[in-house]
Amino acid sequence: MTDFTNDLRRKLLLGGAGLLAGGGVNAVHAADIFEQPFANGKRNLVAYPEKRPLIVLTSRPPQLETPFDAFNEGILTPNDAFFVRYHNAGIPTSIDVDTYKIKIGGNAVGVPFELSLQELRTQFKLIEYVAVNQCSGNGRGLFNPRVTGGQAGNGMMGNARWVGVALKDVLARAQLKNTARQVTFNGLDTAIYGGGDFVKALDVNHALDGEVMLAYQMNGVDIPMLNGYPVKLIVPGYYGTYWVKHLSEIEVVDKPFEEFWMKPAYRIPDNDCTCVDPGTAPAATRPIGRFNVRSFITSLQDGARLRAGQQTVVRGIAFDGGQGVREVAYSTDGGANWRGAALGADQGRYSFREFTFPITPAKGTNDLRVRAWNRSGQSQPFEALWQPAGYMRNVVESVKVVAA
Ligand SMILES: Nc1nc2c(c(=O)[nH]1)N[C@H]1C(S)=C(S)[C@@H](COP(=O)(O)O)O[C@H]1N2
Ligand SMILES: [Mo]
Repeated sequence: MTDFTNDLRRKLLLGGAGLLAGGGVNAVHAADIFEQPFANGKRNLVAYPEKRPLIVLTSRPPQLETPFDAFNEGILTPNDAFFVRYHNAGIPTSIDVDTYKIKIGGNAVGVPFELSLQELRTQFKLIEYVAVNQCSGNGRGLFNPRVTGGQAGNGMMGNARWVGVALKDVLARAQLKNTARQVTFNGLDTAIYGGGDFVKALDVNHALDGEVMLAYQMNGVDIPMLNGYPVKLIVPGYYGTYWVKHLSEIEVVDKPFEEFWMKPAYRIPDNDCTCVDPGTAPAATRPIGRFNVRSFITSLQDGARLRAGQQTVVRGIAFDGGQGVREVAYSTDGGANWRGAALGADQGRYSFREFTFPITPAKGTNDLRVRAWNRSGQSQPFEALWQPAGYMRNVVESVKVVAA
């Protein structure tokens, strides 16, 4: 199977391979480098292969954050603006789609087998939905007290239309034994400097829910290399850590899988708020799971300048872990008074939901806030909750605009 797209992709990524292997910033044309103010410093914008200039948190492995203005281009996040996150430096820079295979095995399958890309695309029923991918550490750089790890702002998220096949249908062919407890997922990237191969696991019931997807399309085209070409696991409503990229191996196993990236990594405090007193460690932890409720103003950045007394429409996005957004309220006075925002079209319960509201800014600083509720009544805290890994930030954010 060689078509023009795949051919083009090889060329693109060969072109990009030097950049990816050589580690980012210095290999990039100077014109592609810009700066973005953040917290107490500035961050570079760099264009990687198939990507517009994105905010670089680390270059090897790449951790690239989406600048917030990209969220105004529509309810779907453009592929070239979609964030990128890897854990290990050995990332694939070219993949031969003719020999690429996903191996399905493990001690709890009756019939192990291999699946080519062609077989995946043609032998199963297609499924399709819009879903948000968000890194567990989205907003980590805003934690107070500060925590270690990628110092992300709030742009480690994106919304895309995914097309692929249900994991359930693929696993049916493997004839699971009744000892099956968990399903593990591995991709083509490797831990060339140690640190443990990136492997994740889901409970078998979750893996068989009919929604968890082996996706090969993102927003109508092949998935960009850095987002997991050619096949990526989609776990709607769940943090991005489970969305394994360049999927190459699926194993169904008879006991909980607890290698590094499931334990001790990606754990949250095992309590209702998934939080602890700042600076303390949780007594017990569990694997991170579904998104909590979040909402963001996207059309205005903190510090934006507006004309006093002139009405403008503010736009934003809200989402949650799969109930769907029921309501968004806004305040223009730092949270003293609230009114309902207008919701945009419903693109499904895993999608970003657009909202808008009018403001007529008063002279001086206007403190704008938004707060969402999902369909089971869960919402966002006014005070940021804290946990040592810097996951699951969902405080009501403040955007201060100045009108003159
Ligand atoms: N193979 C592989 N898949 C991976 C990772 C990784 O390091 N390797 N990181 C995960 C994490 S933590 C996140 S947040 C998402 C990011 O997806 P994206 O890079 O497509 O935005 O990929 C996930 N899938
Ligand atoms: Mo992540």
